[in-house]
Amino acid sequence: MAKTKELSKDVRDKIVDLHKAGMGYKTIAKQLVAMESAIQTVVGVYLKSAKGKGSLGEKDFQGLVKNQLGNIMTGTESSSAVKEMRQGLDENDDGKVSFKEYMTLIGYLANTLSEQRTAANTTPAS
Ligand SMILES: [Ca+2]
Repeated sequence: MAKTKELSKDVRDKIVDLHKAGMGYKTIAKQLVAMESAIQTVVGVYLKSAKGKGSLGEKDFQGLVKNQLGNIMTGTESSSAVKEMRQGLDENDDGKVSFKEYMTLIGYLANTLSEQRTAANTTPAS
């Protein structure tokens, strides 16, 4: 039972990495909480949009993208653009977006955001 209080290897590795990057332990604690909260949000938005079903149908996906991703993505107001996006994510061609397929979208957005930030940081100030 005491095991549940121990940090998983992944979390420990993450803390070590952040500390090596020069982050203090207080900041690290805050970061971990923010990340946990972000994961809860990512899962919660999916479950809410799926309305108790196992996956997102066309309308569920349209709603999720339009309501939750309108600031980070372009074309979310266009039903045909969102439909195209859904088709691109729909690996098993069942017309629905599974949690795994949704994670592909989240991963893509996170990667894009990371690349934008990296580019912004390496661009010399003029
Ligand atoms: Ca699918």
